[in-house]
Amino acid sequence: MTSVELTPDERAAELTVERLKQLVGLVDYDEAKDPFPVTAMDAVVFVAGNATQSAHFYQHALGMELVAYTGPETGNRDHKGFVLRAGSARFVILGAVDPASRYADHHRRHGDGVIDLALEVPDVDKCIAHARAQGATVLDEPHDVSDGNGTVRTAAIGIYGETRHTLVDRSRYDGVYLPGYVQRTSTLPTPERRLFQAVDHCVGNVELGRMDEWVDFYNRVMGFVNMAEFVGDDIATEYSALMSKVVANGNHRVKFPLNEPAIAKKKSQIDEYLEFYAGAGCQHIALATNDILRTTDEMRARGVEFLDTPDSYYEDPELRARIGHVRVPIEQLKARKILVDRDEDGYLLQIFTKPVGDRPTVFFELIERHGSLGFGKGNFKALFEAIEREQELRGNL
Ligand code: TYF
Ligand code: FE
Repeated sequence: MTSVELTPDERAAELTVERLKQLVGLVDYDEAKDPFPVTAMDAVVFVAGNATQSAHFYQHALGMELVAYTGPETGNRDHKGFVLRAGSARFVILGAVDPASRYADHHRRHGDGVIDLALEVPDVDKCIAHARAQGATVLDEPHDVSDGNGTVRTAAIGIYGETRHTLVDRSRYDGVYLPGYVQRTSTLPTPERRLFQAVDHCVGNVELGRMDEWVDFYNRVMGFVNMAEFVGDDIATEYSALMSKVVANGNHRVKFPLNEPAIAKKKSQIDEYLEFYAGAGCQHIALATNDILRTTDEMRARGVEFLDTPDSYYEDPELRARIGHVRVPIEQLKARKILVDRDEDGYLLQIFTKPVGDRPTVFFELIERHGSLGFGKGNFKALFEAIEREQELRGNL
C-alpha cells in the first residue's frame, strides 16, 4: 500500500496528509498497480466571455489569490489567461483576445464553462499509452514545453462534450504555472484566511443514457474506481430527475460524479444544463473548506448567491434524528441554509451557489467533511426542490 504523499502545491498551502484526508476523504491504495496514476487535480480551466472581469470575480467573490498571467503583454496575442489559487486549488480563467481564438468559439457555443479538468500525473507517457490502447481520443500528443524555469511534460485526452483532461507532469518545473505565464499578484486584498483549501470533486453532466459509458471510460481508460454513492432509478423518478454514479482515482483525491437526466415528472435540471451548455460538460465544482460557516458568511458578504433551503428542512424530525450531533447547533446551519448529511462513516455539511454565469449551467458547492466520504445523498430531495424553484423562475420547468 502506498500512503498518500503531498504534492508541492499542497505543501505550499501548508496542508498535511491528515488535514487532506479529512478535507477530501482520502484512502490508501497501491499506485504500482495503477495503469493511469493520477496525483491530484492540477487545475480547473474555465473559458469566460470576459476573463479580465471573471478574474476579478474569483479574487473578490471567492477570495482567491491571483498568481500568474498570460496575454498580449507577455506575447500571447490569442487569449488572456489568469491563474488563481486558494490552498491547493488552482483555477485558470481563459478569454479570447483574437476573434479567431478557439476560446471565442468555445464561448459562443457553451457560454462561460469548464474546458479542461487538468490532472497532475507522474508519468504522462505511461498514461497516454494506456489511454490510447483503451481507445481514448488523444487530443494532444505527449510533448515538452520549456522556459527558463524548466520543463513541463503534457498531453491531453478528450472526455464528455468538448471537455478534456490535460495531463501535466511539473516535476521538472518550478515556474509559477506553465511556460508562457508570468507571475502576477492580486489586484485586490486576499482574505486573511483563504475561503477554501482544495477541490473536492468535479461533476460532469452527460446525455441521456450515456452515464454508464462514461463510468466505463473512467474505469477502463483511466483506472478509476466506482465509489459506493449512486443515484438510481428509484430516487430519480421520485424527485431528483437525474441518475448519478461517482468515479475516483485510486486514493480518492480526484473524484468525478457523473449525472445523466432521468425521465421524471418534471423537466430534468440536467436537460436544462445540456440545452444551455449545448451538450455535455462540467456542472459543478465542489470546494473543500474546514469552516463552511465562515466561508458561506464571507462569500455572501462578497455577493455570492446560494440556493435557498426552506426552514422546514431543519424542522423535519426525521432529519434531526438521522443527523444527530454535529459541530454546531442546527440553528446556525439554518441561518445560513447549509445542508447536512450523515452516513456510516460520518457527516458532511454542504451548500450550493446559484449558477455563476449567464446561462443556467456551472455552479459551485462548498463542502465540509467530517468523516463522510459521500456526496450528500440525503440532501437530494431538498436540493433538487431548490434547484427546481430556480428552474421555474427561469421558465425552464
Ligand atoms: O456531487 C454530487 O453528487 C452532489 C449532489 O445537480 C448533486 O453534490 C448532484 C447533482 C446536482 C447537484 C448536486
Ligand atoms: Fe457535489
